[in-house]
Amino acid sequence: MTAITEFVDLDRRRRVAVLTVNNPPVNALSHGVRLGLRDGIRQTSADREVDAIVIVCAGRTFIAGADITEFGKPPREPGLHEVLDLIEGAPKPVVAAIHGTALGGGLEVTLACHYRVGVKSARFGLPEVKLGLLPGAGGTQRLPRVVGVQKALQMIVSGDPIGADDALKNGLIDEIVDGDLTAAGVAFAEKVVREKRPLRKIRDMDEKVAAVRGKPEVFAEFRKSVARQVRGFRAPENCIRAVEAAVDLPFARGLERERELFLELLNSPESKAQRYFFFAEREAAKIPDVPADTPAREIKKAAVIGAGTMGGGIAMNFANAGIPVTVVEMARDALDRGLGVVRKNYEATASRGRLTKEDVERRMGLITGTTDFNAVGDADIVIEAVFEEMPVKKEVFAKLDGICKPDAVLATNTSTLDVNEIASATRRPESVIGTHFFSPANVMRLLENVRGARSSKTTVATAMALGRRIGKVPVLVGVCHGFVGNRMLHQRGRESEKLMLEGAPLHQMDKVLVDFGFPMGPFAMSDMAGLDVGWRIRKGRGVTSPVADRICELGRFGQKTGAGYFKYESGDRTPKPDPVVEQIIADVAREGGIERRQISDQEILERLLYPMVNEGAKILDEGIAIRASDIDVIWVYGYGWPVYRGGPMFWADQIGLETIRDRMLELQRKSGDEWAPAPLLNRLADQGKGFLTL
Ligand code: 3H9
Repeated sequence: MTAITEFVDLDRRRRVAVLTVNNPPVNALSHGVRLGLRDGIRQTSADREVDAIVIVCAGRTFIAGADITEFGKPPREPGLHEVLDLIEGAPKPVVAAIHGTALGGGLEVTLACHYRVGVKSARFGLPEVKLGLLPGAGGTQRLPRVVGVQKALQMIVSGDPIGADDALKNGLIDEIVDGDLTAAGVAFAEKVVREKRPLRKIRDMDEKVAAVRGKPEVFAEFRKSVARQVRGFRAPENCIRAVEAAVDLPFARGLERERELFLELLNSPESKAQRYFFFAEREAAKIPDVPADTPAREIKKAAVIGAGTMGGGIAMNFANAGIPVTVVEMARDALDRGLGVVRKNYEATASRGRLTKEDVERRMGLITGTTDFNAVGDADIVIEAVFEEMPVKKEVFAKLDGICKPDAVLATNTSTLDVNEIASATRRPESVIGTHFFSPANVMRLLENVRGARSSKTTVATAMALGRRIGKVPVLVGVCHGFVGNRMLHQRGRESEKLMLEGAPLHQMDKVLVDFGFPMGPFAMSDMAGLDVGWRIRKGRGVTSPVADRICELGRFGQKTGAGYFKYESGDRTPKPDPVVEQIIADVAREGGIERRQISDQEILERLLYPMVNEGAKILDEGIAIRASDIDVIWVYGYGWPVYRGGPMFWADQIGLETIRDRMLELQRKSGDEWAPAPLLNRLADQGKGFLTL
């Protein structure tokens, strides 16, 4: 084996040259890899002792794409296009032998090869759209020529990878191989040579794109079918246009068009935000004082206390991940009701074809309901999801302390209460942590893990690892009222109430946030979630919310009663403004002596979002969040903040903290100290810095 560069080795198996890319962890196409591939192809192309070339990767995966950290930096030669031209133009067969994930630029490398083989577990995709980009190294031109336009559109616009069977069926790979991959790749290359198969260049294939030429309706229909899920994103439309170019233009011109569309995206604020977010999400997994090798408890069995909506949803996460889970409820009928809802959820998924009947039964089989609290004794983790009242929670934890095995992790799903006080009900506060799931708990990806003052590193490592295992994005936060997400949300809620009294119609506020990119406005969202829960909690705590309380007093609890902040026609979830509510708001405003006026969309946006940013600054200063980007991850995964705007802290940096601070000072002069800028916001604004420079 000889090294071509630090990242690419050359080996010879009989008359086949093997180029092995070795750039851990994911073999990204960094400069050294491109250089190694270029020189390796040149050298082996010229070598008369070599009949064919195999490209394979060391480590856990085939090339997972361009090196995203290089985007935005000055380009370094050779570019990927040059390498791909060399591969495709090689005078002897080049075969890609694929394992792990061939993604983005990685898949594009394979598409420049004359043949592709992969192991059964390999996955193939062009996920650039998730970074706000499009496949910029010929992917939009070559993929449709291989798999057809519809399949290519689906793959490129969703960004989701396909498996080996699907890839084989669609002609993306030539064979599924097993055993040693390099040996299989070499054997395949020898077969190509022996059978004198042609140097198949995808660029020359026309049949599958020709089939759609002159049929613009194919694209129109596709655009319609994805309109809802791509709303607000810039990249999907450019992806579609690039595939249109593959159909309408000769290959070389199609590549030029792809380049134009790619550069447009590369420089867009949306892609900048999405690329930032890719790393933000991965950064959130890193806890400075809990290194990755901190031992975590192995979770073989779990338990959930409470079979309500949250408890049931949490139990589903365990069952989905194949972990047996015991669900404890006090009364048999409540337990049956809770497990009934779980079954209904699974059956609904099955009816949409996303689970088989056997899957439903297997998952239900992993969930054991009981009214016997002692049944949790052998669980490795217990998650409490009972009523949100401190005395109730403490009673549960004191009980758990007496029953659970010594090394069990005791977690609470509280969304507001003090985890330290809950932990104080046990003699093992080091084993206690908050695991704050978001509703619906089986769907929402965010998991706020709340570290108590005494939570041990093992407890923290266990909660983080568990989060990943059950498919969540865990973010570690500290103890305070509402933790990160709800604490910031509270600021938005407070201001939205003031805005409505000052004259901003509910549907205008909802529209402003939907136009910003949230999937729903806050009032439509409240109507969907139900207004009665908050009302009951307020009554329990002796607090009031004049408008919401009066709405509830009329028995209007949201969608489920056909009316809440808005009214709903039967069988229709579209929120319609309701004069009854408008009158309630006008009455409350009059009683409070509040003068009403027209309020602009811009003012609404600033007044709803700036207080959140300000609260985020306080959260950072207090060390409740480890880093600004963690707050962004929480808002994107927990509250539907549009990922193409990065998250509230990234967004604030783009606007400029000085601008935000100055606007807050203006509002402080008008409306009071609620608008006082947080010390950190002031400091950074003075220094001309952003949150992400911290
Ligand atoms: C592209 O290809 C454009 C082309 O069309 C060409 C245009 C000219 N670059 O996710 P993990 C890091 S765009 C740099 O935790 P997993 C990642 O930050 C690219 N770094 O592992 C992390 O670092 P750290 C299209 C990258 O096993 C570490 O690797 N491709 C890249 O859960 C491990 O990552 C994509 O969008 C990269 N491309 O998942 C694929 N990828 O340890 C993006 C990863 O310091 N990657 N890193 O935190 C992925 O989807 C996942 O990483 C993958 C592995 C599925 C591969």
